Amino acid sequence: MTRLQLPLALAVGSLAAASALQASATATLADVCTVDYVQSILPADGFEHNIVFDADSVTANAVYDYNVTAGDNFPAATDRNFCNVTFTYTREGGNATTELKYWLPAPKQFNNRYLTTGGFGYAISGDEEYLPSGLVVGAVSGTTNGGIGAFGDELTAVILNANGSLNYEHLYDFAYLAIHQLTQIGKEVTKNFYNASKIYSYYQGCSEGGREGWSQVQRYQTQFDGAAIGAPAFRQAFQQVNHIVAAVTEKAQNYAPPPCELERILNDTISACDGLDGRVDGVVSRTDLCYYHYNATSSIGNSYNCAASSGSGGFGKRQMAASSTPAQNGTVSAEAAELVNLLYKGLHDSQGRRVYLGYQPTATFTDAETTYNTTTDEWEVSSSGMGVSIAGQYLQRFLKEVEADTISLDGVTYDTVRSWMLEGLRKFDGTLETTWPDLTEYRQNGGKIIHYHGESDYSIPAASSVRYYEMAKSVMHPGLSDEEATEKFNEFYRLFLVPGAGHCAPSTDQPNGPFPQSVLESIIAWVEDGVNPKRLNATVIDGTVSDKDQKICSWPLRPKWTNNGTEMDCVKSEVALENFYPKLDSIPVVVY
Ligand SMILES: *[C@@H]1O[C@H](CO)[C@@H](O)[C@H](O)[C@H]1NC(C)=O
Ligand SMILES: *[C@@H]1O[C@H](CO)[C@@H](O)[C@H](O)[C@H]1NC(C)=O
Ligand SMILES: *[C@@H]1O[C@H](CO)[C@@H](O)[C@H](O)[C@H]1NC(C)=O
Ligand SMILES: *[C@@H]1O[C@H](CO)[C@@H](O)[C@H](O)[C@H]1NC(C)=O
Ligand SMILES: *[C@@H]1O[C@H](CO)[C@@H](O)[C@H](O)[C@H]1NC(C)=O
Ligand SMILES: *[C@@H]1O[C@H](CO)[C@@H](O)[C@H](O)[C@H]1NC(C)=O
Ligand SMILES: *[C@@H]1O[C@H](CO)[C@@H](O)[C@H](O)[C@H]1NC(C)=O
Ligand SMILES: *[C@@H]1O[C@H](CO)[C@@H](O)[C@H](O)[C@H]1NC(C)=O
Ligand SMILES: *[C@@H]1O[C@H](CO)[C@@H](O)[C@H](O)[C@H]1NC(C)=O
Ligand SMILES: *[C@@H]1O[C@H](CO)[C@@H](O)[C@H](O)[C@H]1NC(C)=O
Ligand SMILES: CC(=O)N[C@H]1CO[C@H](CO)[C@@H](O)[C@@H]1O
Ligand SMILES: [Ca+2]
Repeated sequence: MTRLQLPLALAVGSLAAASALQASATATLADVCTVDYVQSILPADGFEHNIVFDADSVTANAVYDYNVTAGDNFPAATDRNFCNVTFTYTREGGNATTELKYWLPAPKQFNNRYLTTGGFGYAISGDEEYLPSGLVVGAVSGTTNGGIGAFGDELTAVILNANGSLNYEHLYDFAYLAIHQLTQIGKEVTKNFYNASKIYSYYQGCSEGGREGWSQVQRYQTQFDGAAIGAPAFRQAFQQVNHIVAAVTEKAQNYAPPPCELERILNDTISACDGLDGRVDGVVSRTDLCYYHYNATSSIGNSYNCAASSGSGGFGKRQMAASSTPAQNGTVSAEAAELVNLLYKGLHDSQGRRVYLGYQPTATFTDAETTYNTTTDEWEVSSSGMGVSIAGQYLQRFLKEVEADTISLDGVTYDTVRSWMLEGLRKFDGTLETTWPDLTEYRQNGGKIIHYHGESDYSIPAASSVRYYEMAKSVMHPGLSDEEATEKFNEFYRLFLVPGAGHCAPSTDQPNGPFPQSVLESIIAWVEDGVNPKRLNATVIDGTVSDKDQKICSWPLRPKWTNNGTEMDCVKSEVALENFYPKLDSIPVVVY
């Protein structure tokens, strides 16, 4: 792949560009990484209508020989030099002070690219966690505090005013505005800093960061040339409330499983379904086939044993309340099997109609986690577990406008959960929902999208991404056969379900699964060199297989290994569509 180097890009420009070329050829990081220089290249006040920069807030420090440690979403790189810049802005008529942070590669390491990075949970920013991704590819990378506190602070703390009303400035900033302004300012700062006439602009983020990416692609369709979007937390009216479904189901079934019992069922699911994809490697690459193949009743009577733990558990990147658990020994009960079958089925209302999507089989039962009561020596449905907490924060603060994080499960039925989803849809359709399905302008502007989602995601159903892809496809290509529509759609937007992966990361349950660690390079190659990723490059980051470089099939094609698991085909599957894209017949409006 050829990369556009700065001098080359400018050489094709005008006389003005030629003189800029001279300046840039000689400018060193030390020359340009100063407060004075950064102040001189800030856009003028009134940028984006009402932005006012605080020049006095500018900080700039040069960082030399920085080695990027590989993350799940970017590979390692050595000896990066960059300028770490921060400054704040306010908006005329607004109340928030917003802080931005940009890492600007040394002129010699700059490849004419700008990258916006996103956040996680209710934090709009990952602060410096995701910025290194830009350094790897010679891009300026940026992040915003979204107008609240420090980078990485969560919206939940400020979404309600002191008198209990919703703070709409923070809501709109979080929903889309802050990331938009970060990007507009970042692109301008990048051009000015390097005297660059043309730059490529990118987005990369996962989870809430994925939702942030869609908030931009959908609303500002000419803003990015490419977006690498993972497991987006969009369709938030459904997504956030969906976290409470496991606990509500446990209540309805009057059964609180010991976590070890569910772990045994998970293990059984993986063993039962591993080979369905044609390769026995501990990775279930066809959870759709698994859904129809494995019935948890087949685990009844299987024994489980887990040693006592002293707590400080943690799932993925989310924090979990430390709790100690006793040793758990027993055999899988009929109650547990029935519960798991219901969870795999997803939320249905009291009339048996489908309300929303469930996680795929092989996803860890994070939302279903129960707590141990040392007084009664019993496991209890948890009103403070992670699933209920995530749902509770949203339901209390955003929906009910109450300063609280936990919500009581008493009297909550499947129909209550449904009504909360509809209430949120009415309230946040224009802000947090983030499912506008028409991407025509983005496409016309030449924009490309790589959307990926861990198939075993335990926090955002993989089917949630499939649903958006299929809905947008049908909106943009009515009247075409599915095959024709897919072919057209895949000219600019591809979805990849990542075998074995959990939420925005590989899963420790299926360590041999690949992960698209270099997804930013893939979107860059598509945008700049026209390399349409028919199969997405991925790497087995922690597993033990010998073929660490693997490929991921582009939805709706599904993986099928042949030759005893040495070769992978990507094949059509009606079963997959049925499993991942069910009708939500309980919902009276179209759910994109
Ligand atoms: C951009 O141009 C200005 C003015 O000519 C110069 O001072 C500055 O060093 C240039 N920046 C870079 C990165 O070359
Ligand atoms: C960064 O990596 C280079 C090359 O591997 C090595 O020489 C250097 O010591 C590393 N720098 C730091 C700060 O670890
Ligand atoms: C970047 O600048 C901010 C503000 O001065 C500082 O807090 C942060 O530690 C700096 N990061 C690096 C890598 O220098
Ligand atoms: C404006 O900001 C100040 C200081 O952060 C805060 O006390 C006040 O409540 C805010 N007002 C509104 C309307 O958000
Ligand atoms: C509630 O607080 C907000 C922000 O401080 C303010 O704008 C609004 O007027 C207040 N509402 C009432 C009824 O006091
Ligand atoms: C599940 O499988 C893992 C990995 O093989 C193992 O460490 C764990 O003990 C198993 N748990 C149960 C409850 O069977
Ligand atoms: C699982 O098997 C049981 C009987 O063993 C059956 O009643 C039930 O319908 C099956 N569930 C699914 C989801 O196939
Ligand atoms: C444990 O159970 C007892 C008896 O039912 C109850 O009073 C207590 O609230 C429970 N503790 C917790 C932490 O739920
Ligand atoms: C994908 O991987 C292949 C090797 O399997 C490599 O040649 C190619 O450059 C990679 N593409 C991108 C965009 O990284
Ligand atoms: C098929 O692959 C498995 C796992 O890699 C290996 O153990 C087995 O020997 C292979 N069988 C044949 C017939 O090659
Ligand atoms: C009573 C009992 O069987 N306890 C066992 C439970 O499982 C742990 C972990 O395997 C054993 O150490 C206990 O002896
Ligand atoms: Ca497998």
